[in-house]
Amino acid sequence: MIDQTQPSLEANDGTRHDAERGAFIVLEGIEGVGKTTQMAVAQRALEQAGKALVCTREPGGTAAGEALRSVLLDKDGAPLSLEAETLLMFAARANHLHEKIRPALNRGDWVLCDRFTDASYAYQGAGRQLGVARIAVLEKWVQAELRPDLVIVLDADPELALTRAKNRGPVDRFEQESLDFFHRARQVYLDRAKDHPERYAVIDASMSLEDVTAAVEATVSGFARQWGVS
Ligand code: Z5A
Repeated sequence: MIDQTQPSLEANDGTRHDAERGAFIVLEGIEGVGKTTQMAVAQRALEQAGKALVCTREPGGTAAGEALRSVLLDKDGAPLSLEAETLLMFAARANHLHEKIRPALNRGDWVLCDRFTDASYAYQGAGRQLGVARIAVLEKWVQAELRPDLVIVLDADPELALTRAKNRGPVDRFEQESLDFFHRARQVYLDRAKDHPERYAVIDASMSLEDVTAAVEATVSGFARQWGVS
């Protein structure tokens, strides 16, 4: 019999929903906008806010997830159907949530993740044109009610972002896509941010490195203050 006198620590998504839960922060944006660079900036700002922090990425974040990442990003690997690619993204995510993200949030740690489900909306849903409705079905199944508390979208014109990415080094399977693909992906990030302004912050990633860094620091510190941390 359920003890009705005790407050429930878990909702049906397996994540506690009380004041002690950690915050879940995600960095997003199309290829080359500077997520990897700004992950380090956000990490530093959050550590200064004094919370235990788990930094992770998608696809990946667990042993199985990193193995799936190799399959998903290998430009010389076996071809994947769109459905298979999408399901593998969510398979990696399900494992990531189970092994790393939910346990961390339930301990009260904060989680900072380089990409999450917005990338599935942008890349598979819009870029590859699977449609956002099918991503929403998988999101509901794999995450139930869990959503990031803050999504920082680094936004830049695809021509600029892809030039930066190409100057940096060899391309992966996604980086071979057309400009139209990245325009569609960018638009979905912007649409989602517009639909949920309370959970999204859009930063102009075409600014200088110093200015983008300052904007990310201000966003993360402001969020930490709102969450009651510093
Ligand atoms: N993917 C998906 O399809 N579906 C999903 O559900 C998920 C992911 C979760 C992961 O690749 C791929 O998986 C991704 C989407 C797909 N593919 N794409 N495209 P990844 O993690 O390896 O790659 P990425 O996430 O796209 O990030 P990246 O290639 O590492 O780029 P970045 O992190 O955004 O940029 P960066 O490396 O920090 O910066 C790029 C260069 O620009 C570098 O030389 C910097 O020094 C420079 N830079 C950065 N900021 C500036 C500014 N402000 N000014 C000038 N230069 C700058």
